[in-house]
Amino acid sequence: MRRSDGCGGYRLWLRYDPIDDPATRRDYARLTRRICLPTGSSGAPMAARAELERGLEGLLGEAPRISEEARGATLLAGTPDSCPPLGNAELRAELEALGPEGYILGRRLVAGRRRWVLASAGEAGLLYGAFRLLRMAQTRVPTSGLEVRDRPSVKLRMLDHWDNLDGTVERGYAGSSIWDWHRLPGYLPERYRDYARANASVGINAAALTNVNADPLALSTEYIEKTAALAGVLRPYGIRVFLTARFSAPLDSGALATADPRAPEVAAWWASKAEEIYRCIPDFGGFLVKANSEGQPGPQDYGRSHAEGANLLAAALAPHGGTLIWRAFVYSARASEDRAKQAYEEFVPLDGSFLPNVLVQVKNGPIDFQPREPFHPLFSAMPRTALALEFQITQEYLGFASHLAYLGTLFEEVLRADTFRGGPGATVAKVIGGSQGGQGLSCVAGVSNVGASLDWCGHHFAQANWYAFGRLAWDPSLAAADIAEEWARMSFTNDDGAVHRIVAMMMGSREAVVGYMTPLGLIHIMGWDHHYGPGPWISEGRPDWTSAYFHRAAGDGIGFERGPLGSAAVDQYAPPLRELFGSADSCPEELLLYFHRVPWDRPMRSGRTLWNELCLAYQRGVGAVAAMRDAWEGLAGFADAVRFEEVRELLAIQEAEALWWKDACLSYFASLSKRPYPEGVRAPAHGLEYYKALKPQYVPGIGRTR
Ligand code: BDP
Repeated sequence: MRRSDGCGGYRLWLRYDPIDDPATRRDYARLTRRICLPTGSSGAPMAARAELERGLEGLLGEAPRISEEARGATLLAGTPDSCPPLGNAELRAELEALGPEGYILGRRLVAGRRRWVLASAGEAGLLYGAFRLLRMAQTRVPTSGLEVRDRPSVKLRMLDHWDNLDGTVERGYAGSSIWDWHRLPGYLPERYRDYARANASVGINAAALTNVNADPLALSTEYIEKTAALAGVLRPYGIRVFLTARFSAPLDSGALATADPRAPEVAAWWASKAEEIYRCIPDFGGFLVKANSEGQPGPQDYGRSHAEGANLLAAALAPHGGTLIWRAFVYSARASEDRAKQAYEEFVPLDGSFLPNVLVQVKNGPIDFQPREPFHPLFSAMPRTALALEFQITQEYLGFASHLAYLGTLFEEVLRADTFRGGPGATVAKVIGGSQGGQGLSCVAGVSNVGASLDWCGHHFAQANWYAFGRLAWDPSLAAADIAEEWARMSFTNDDGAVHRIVAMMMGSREAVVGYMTPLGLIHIMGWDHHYGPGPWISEGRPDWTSAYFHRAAGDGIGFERGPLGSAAVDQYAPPLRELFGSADSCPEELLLYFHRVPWDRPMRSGRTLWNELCLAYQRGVGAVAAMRDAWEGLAGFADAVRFEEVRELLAIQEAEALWWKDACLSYFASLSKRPYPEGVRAPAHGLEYYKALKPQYVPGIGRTR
């Protein structure tokens, strides 16, 4: 029988298990013995109080005394308005400079005495500060010399749920949707609040509740009421809700005969829809729209541009302070010469023509959330438009919830990429942070990996991706390794040696996936439609949905030529990147086959041929998973038995699937390259036909949309 910790991972990183080290426990007990925290009746301070009570009771074994009394308090928590001692001019100015979500945790001169304060100009900041204090205790940060001043660099830090109203989740691998639409608005399970707590603990302040392949029903009066109920639960945690809007909703709802942005009745319909929503949800965030992409309706159906479409909805939201997020993930119904170029071609001419409350949301790479892609060239090309960055936290292309793939490293790679917009140093993080133009809006969005499964994300380590997303959205300059360490300490153990080994597993895991799935710049060679498992042989159907379109492998070589002699997609990057990527000699090898088609015998930097290097990369990927399994075996005792065993079983699946990927891909590529496997690479266990014949059924994540 497995010993359970009673929650199977449900507590996420907010476990608040007792601090075992007496010195740290004493320090935090001293600091939090008597907390002054005026809560009034509004949400965030109450939430902060509840969290401090819960957390400190767990960590210290005793509930703290929290009251409105400042005298004798060991910690003064509040805003200058709610807690008068914090209202002195100096502190007030310091807090205002940090904004309503920023906070200070440290010692300040208050009424002539140096005292511990947890203070913010706004109530949300107070909540974030409370979570920070708890995180520090959870990760055993000493309180001596403690001085934290923090504020988010990005305004909207948002989870995008691809959840359908029928409870299925598009590309969801953690069970059904957490939103129980059927029983809303009446039934509000505790899980909603725990979801909000988890988000607030990492600074996520917005959630789009519904799938981008949107159901117009979400905008009906009945569903607005349901959304309002959810908004009520999330509000105290600083989270604003968004809905996805189907562009043809005026038509689909039966109200109008058109959804043409130029028809006055269409503008009136959206305006009155927005009014209706804001009557129920005064702090409604706005709409997220996928239009004219993968068959979704959009303004181009009426010969209008994306800007006209976006501005139509933005104008309806503007009087209420709402934001319109318009996705740049577009490609036309007919395959083009190079799908990588399409978003740029459609959107760059529109730069500067979006209303001020529009964010154009760009996926991290030009294709589609692959294990590795270059950053999206739009980030260097729309200086007069506020751009949002979209990541995929759910592992559609990185092994679903069966594979351990820590995405902190992927997020970090993208955020730190230098776009060279207007010169060096213009990283993606800076571009989206709005420090380089834009309209004062900024947003990082992540496609959620949250579902109704007991452990929320389907894999205990997938929780780290939710966590890392939030932390990096708050502060894109954080290091993935530091985030992994925080998470490991909160989720598993504070044993330094064990933490070190867990972090090492996490840090190498995404590269392992790249290795056994798509090394050296390969992309999009997964199974058809469900995207599970390898499918490099797929060549039938819409060309830019096939693997053959992307890898272009044949007897003479492999790769997609995007240099000057190919599709010239490299020209969409600013110099010097266009030169760097434009030549196979200077292109980073990890992106080589993305940008270039090269012969199998091309010499690589290692001195090996491309073919040999490719084979070894697949083999190394499999080897890395075997090493993760070994490392995990050595960690028994640092996780409760249930989580330990579950991770162990999943790592075994991952190794088997890594081998499947390697063997299937190498059999296929070998059938074209006609070259032998180099030393150190184990030949596939079966012939190519065997792998082609594998047809997995009932693969999760397809979802049902109208
Ligand atoms: C693709 C997914 C598809 C999504 C689409 C999108 O396979 O299910 O609808 O992205 O982002 O990667 O709209």
